[in-house]
Amino acid sequence: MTIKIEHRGEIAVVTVDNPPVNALSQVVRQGLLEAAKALDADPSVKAIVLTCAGRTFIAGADVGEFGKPPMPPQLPDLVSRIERAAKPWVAAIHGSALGGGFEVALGCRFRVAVPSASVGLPEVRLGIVPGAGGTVRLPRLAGVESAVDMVTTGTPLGARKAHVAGLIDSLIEDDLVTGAVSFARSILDRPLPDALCDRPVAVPPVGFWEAAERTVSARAKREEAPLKALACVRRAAETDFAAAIAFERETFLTLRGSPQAAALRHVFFAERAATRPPELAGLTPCMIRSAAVIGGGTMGAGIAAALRDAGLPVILVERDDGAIERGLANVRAIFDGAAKRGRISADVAAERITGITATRDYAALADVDFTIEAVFEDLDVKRDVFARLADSCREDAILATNTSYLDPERIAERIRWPERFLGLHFFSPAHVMKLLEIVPTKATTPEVLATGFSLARMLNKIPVRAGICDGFIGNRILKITRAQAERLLLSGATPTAVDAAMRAFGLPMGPFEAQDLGGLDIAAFQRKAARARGEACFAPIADRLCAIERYGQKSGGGWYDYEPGDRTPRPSEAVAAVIAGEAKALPRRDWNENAIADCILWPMVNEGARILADGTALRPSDIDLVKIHGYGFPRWRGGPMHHAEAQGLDTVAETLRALAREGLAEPPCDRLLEAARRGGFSEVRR
Ligand code: 3H9
Repeated sequence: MTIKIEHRGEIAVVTVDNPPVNALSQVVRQGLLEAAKALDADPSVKAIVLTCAGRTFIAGADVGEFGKPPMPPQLPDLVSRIERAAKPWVAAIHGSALGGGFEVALGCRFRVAVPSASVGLPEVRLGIVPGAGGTVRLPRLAGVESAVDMVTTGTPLGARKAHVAGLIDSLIEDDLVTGAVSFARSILDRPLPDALCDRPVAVPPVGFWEAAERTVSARAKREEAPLKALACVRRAAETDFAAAIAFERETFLTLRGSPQAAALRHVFFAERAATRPPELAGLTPCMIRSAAVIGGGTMGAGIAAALRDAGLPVILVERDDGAIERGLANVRAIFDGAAKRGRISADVAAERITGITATRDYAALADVDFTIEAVFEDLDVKRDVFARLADSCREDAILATNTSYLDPERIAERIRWPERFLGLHFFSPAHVMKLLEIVPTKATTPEVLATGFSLARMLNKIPVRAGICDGFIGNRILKITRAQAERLLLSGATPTAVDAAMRAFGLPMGPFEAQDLGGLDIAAFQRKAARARGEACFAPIADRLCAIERYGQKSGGGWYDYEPGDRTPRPSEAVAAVIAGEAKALPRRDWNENAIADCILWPMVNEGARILADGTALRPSDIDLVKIHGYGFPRWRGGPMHHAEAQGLDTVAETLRALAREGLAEPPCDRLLEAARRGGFSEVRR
């Protein structure tokens, strides 16, 4: 039974039981509506407690229903029915009351919660606004400022803060339902507060809306929903309840069918699917109680910080006292920075640092569960580290390499128990970037792979399983992006025009600005190694720039010139001369923003299709997650594979053919053509 009613004296307890997260599917809406009617008609009932079974209160509307025609009863009608019920409803919240779930709670006359609960309206993260009165009732309860903050960012509020803000009437420390029933009894003799629909909205100070619009639009960049959510709260403050509800509903329905909402829904389901590769279903990961990081450079320090953030004690291994000092200083800088920005307190920062033991003695790793190597990207150096780890760690310890380009199979060659080894590719800064490419070798056991995914969850990362190839998923596509960017220069575009076009598309930075920031020398080093292996690398202009020591911002110039102490990229005559010197092979043409974006994006998708064909990625949506969480691809575009599908794979294939005729790209690969025929890459979308 999805909805259960139980009587505790004059209090009825209505329990929603719709695993996994009690989403408001049609059955739940119907069941709650019938319960509301039945309880109104039952003279023995004086108040109702609404609670949920399982791990959470109602986590929202059923997102899986959004692509389908709406089915009655509608959620706004259900919320109104509860709000207008003859007897008061008390929402008893544990876990998360989110979206439609919080809207149902706002329809209740009271809300009580356990301290670990959270409440929020995260709809903007799905490209929509609340559609069941959230933007209209919340300002009546919390004030306009808090409501704007919550609906435009989508950030949930912990129960303690929500209690202080007046969103929660009482915190229940012991058993929730018992406490909620006592609370419901305690209100029976008191006059009831007005339902939220009958309360006014306090007028905000002069200039509030203009300032809010500036803030929200700067933060949202090109996402539509946050500004629309702001408009809904403003309408709630400036008009009557019914008109504001109608405006919110219309906005919700329009956005629900928008390309941005479809893209964000795709990412929502993709993120959840990525955490569970089908072949790991039912496997129990190994326990991770402690971790070690080998190498305290930028990457190693970031990984150590991420492990500490997850509460694990960490041993940091470096080769000498000087390197130990530098490694600890790198980690300290991360936590001090977090404390300075107010993300953590100074006490927490100090506790995180003291949780790291630094040593150069591998014997200290004798009892560590999980070890991550993050030393210099050189096969011999890494192999040497693993030989020492194999001698020092327990035989059931897991050993991981954080390599970006080397072959994990070759790194593992000298390990005595290769089945406990895997690749974990973090992205810099490792304590911030959400992506973690998880790369099993042929020998890695399913249990060890499952533990890699479990570690990702502990670190709050998005894990994507990747097969072994040059650059795994992300850097393999990055190589194509960079080659395309150079082809554009060889055929008449400028670095400024290419970067501007990609920013206009929604990337935080264009490909040349990004290379100048990261440094051109790293990719040059990798090209050298690849060429030594006999691989071809197309980077004629970048090669020339490195030859004249233009490595990017760090050397005062790369693709652009920089004034000392100023990161503003300025077009460079020296670079223009290098481009002119190389630009013989390709015909020149005029490029506009859309054509530039196509020339970069569709070859990325073509490579994505090859990555699917050779099994380097399990799903197209995994490729989307890699580009979103590792490379700043705009989330609201859904990732390159989703974006290509949304634009039409026939059009993508046709553009690739046209570019190929001009020598500007590879023609569409078989997998892309097959997907175009079938109408899409196989998807996890519901
Ligand atoms: C909304 O409410 C609109 C209204 O304003 C208006 C309507 C008229 N629907 O995240 P997990 C599935 S918009 C369907 O791994 P956790 C999820 O796919 C909604 N399915 O668990 C996964 O399935 P599977 C506003 C959902 O414990 C499983 O549940 N609400 C929904 O780490 C477990 O999910 C939100 O945006 C859903 N709403 O985290 C809240 N939510 O096992 C979205 C989850 O098959 N949800 N699933 O892969 C969350 O933030 C997290 O799920 C939550 C639990 C924090 C609740």
